[in-house]
Amino acid sequence: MKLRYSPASPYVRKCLVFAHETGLAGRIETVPTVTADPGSGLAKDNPLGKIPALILKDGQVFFDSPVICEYLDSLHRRPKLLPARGKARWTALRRQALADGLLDASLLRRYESLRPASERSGTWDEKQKSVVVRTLDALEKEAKDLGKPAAKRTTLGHIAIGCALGYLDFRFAVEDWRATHPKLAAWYETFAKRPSMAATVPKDMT
Ligand SMILES: N[C@@H](CCC(=O)N[C@@H](CS)C(=O)NCC(=O)O)C(=O)O
Repeated sequence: MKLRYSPASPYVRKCLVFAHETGLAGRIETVPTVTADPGSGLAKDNPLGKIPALILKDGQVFFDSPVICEYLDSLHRRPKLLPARGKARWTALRRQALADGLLDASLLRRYESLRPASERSGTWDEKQKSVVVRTLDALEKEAKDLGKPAAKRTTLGHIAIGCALGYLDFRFAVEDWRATHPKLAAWYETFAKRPSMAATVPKDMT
């Protein structure tokens, strides 16, 4: 399998952490891809022009990190990271949605910051920032449950949250989310030490 990839992308990281946690990392060849480069061929693989995109041997392409992660989960025999049914499944999916939403808002802020100063909108940035803060507040409320014995087993939800918080540290380090979200910070401190997280620390593509 080939994965359209950038070491800076938090959604790519989510898929790679998932692959490490399920023992599949060795089966994935990463293809460095600059999304803004029309010569990258990305649009042929993913009409949405986004990474991650997972290209299978038979030519099928999966995109959107939730779809890629669910596909990867079908390939291994370890305990599933997306539980098959019941409360555990809906909790994992809900947490993924929260974390991905936090990322969507953060990416919009990031892209806005890269536009020429005269084209930037402070109002737009404030709106997206308020989404981030509200989502962090929601995650803070369930931080105590993230590490509870029943929930101790890592799920797709934990991975999505870990990668979202890692992205805040990577791109918005000056906005100290830990100061106002201490329980979430305590959970993340442990989670970030997992080998899957350590192996995928974000960096800019060189
Ligand atoms: N919902 C998608 C989001 C993917 C996404 O936004 N990826 C970013 C990189 S982190 C991207 O490709 N941006 C390029 C663009 O939007 O043109 C997922 O979960 O995979």
